[in-house]
Amino acid sequence: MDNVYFSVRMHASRSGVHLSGAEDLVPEADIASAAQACLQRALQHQPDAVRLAIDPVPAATIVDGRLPDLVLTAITDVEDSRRRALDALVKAGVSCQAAAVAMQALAEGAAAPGRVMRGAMLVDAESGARLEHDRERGVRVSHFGWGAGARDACMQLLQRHGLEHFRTREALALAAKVLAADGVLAELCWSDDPQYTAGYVASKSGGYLRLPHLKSAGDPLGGRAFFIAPGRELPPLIDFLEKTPFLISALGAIIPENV
Ligand code: WAQ
Ligand code: MG
Repeated sequence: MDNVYFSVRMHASRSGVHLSGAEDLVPEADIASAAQACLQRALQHQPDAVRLAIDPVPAATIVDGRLPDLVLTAITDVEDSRRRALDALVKAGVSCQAAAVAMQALAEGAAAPGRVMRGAMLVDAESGARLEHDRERGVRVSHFGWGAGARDACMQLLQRHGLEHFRTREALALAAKVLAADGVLAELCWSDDPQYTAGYVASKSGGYLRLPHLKSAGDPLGGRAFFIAPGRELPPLIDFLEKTPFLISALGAIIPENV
C-alpha cells in the first residue's frame, strides 16, 4: 500500500442545494485526519446531507506540481483592484473583451443572475465565449493535494506574510493545478463567501497576483474563470483538471509589490 494515495472528497448540501465542498489527496496514514477535516468543514454549514468519498489513487499516475509565485498587492479599492485584475489578464494573453465578459459574469452571478456556479467557467481567451457545458456546475478542479511536508511549509511561509486563512493556501494549490493544464492561459477568481473579499489572477508568467479587495464585504457572489487558448480540445483539458491526481511538492516565492 506504500505507493498508494487516497482522494478524500466531501460535498455538503441542504435540500439538494450545494453548501460546501472540500478535498484532499493524502497517503494512507492521513486518511482519517483528512476525512475529519472535511467533515468539520461540512458541519459548519448546517447541512442535511454530507457525501464523503475516499478513493485510492496509484502513485504512478500522480503529476508533480509547484505553487505559482505569490505577488502581494496592497490595493484597497474594489474598482482599482478589478482594473488591475483586467490588466493582469491582458498581460497573460487574454483579450480585453474576454477578460471583461468573465469579470462581469462573476460580478453578476455566473450560473444565472444572482447565482454562483459550483465550479469554474471556461472562457475562450480570444472571443470571451463561455465554453463549459453546464452553467450550474461548470468545471470542478479535483484530485489535488500536498506532498510530504509541503502543506506545513506553505502554511509557515504564508504566516510570515500575515496570510493564515486556509482559503489562501487552498486557492494557491488549485491555481497551481489550473496553470499546469495545457491550454489554460490564466485564471480569475474571488470567493463567494460574503466576508471574504480577496481574489486573484493567476497566470504562468505573472504568478498568483493577490488582490485583497476584489469585491466589497457583504457581496455573496464569486466564482472562477479559466481562460482557454482558442481552438483547444476541451475533453482532455477538463479531464486533467477534474481527474488527474496532482501533488504539490514545491513552493513558489512570495513577492511583496512595492507600493
Ligand atoms: N473547481 C472549480 N471551481 C471552484 C472549485 C473547484 N474545486 N471550488 C470552488 N470553485 C468556484 C465556485 O464557483 C465557487 O463559487 C468559487 O469558485 C469560489 O469558491 O486569500 O475561497 O471556495 O488569496 O469561495 C481566493 C483568494 C479565495 C484566496 C477563493 O473560493 C486568497 C475561495 P471559494
Ligand atoms: Mg465557497
